[in-house]
Amino acid sequence: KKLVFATNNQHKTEEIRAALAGKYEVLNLEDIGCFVDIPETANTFEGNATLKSSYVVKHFNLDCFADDSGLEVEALNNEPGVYSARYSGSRDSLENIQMVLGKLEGNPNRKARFKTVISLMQNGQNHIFEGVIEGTIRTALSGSKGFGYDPVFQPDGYELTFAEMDLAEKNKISHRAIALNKMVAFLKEI
Ligand code: ITT
Repeated sequence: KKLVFATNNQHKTEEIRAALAGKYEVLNLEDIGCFVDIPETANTFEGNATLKSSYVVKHFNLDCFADDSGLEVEALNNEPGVYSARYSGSRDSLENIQMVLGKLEGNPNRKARFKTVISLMQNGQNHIFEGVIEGTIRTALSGSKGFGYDPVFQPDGYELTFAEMDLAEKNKISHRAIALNKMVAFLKEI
């Protein structure tokens, strides 16, 4: 079965494809011929995920799902949150990580969480699924896998950052995987 995933982020596509391998064939925006950077003007993950999924319904008449996600750092009042992709003003991951590390410098509270909200638009209905993973922000980068803030995020109960884990290992525990598993369970029910 085919599912359309409304993203331009190749790393997200890879994670979702790996997690759904054998169950669903995942088409991203490029695959359906959509080359638009869909505006994300809402101030919640749910709002932005819904903007992305609804865009595909409206312009391509296809059911689809979208993921809006980000990092919430407790000591920064849950920033960067919905602004995670451009916290420093650019989409450059290193610059965004430096922004977080700079603001946290000297702060003993390193608590943070990754959050994913999936909006699944199906037959005109919006279904929302959430995933959260708690962890801490390291003082320096470690690891080269993954994307975004992975080199500084260490999930609770692990000694490795997400960027030091293989995709399969990250996919067992990540915010994205948790939200995705909820969506898969829902799709099985119907
Ligand atoms: P699409 O909107 O096209 O899906 P995007 O990269 O713009 O791609 P978001 O708006 O959801 O995605 O922004 C999420 C940002 O949060 C992303 O660019 C990363 O900086 C960060 N992020 C989300 N999930 C992450 C993960 O699993 N590991 C590391 N950083 C993550």
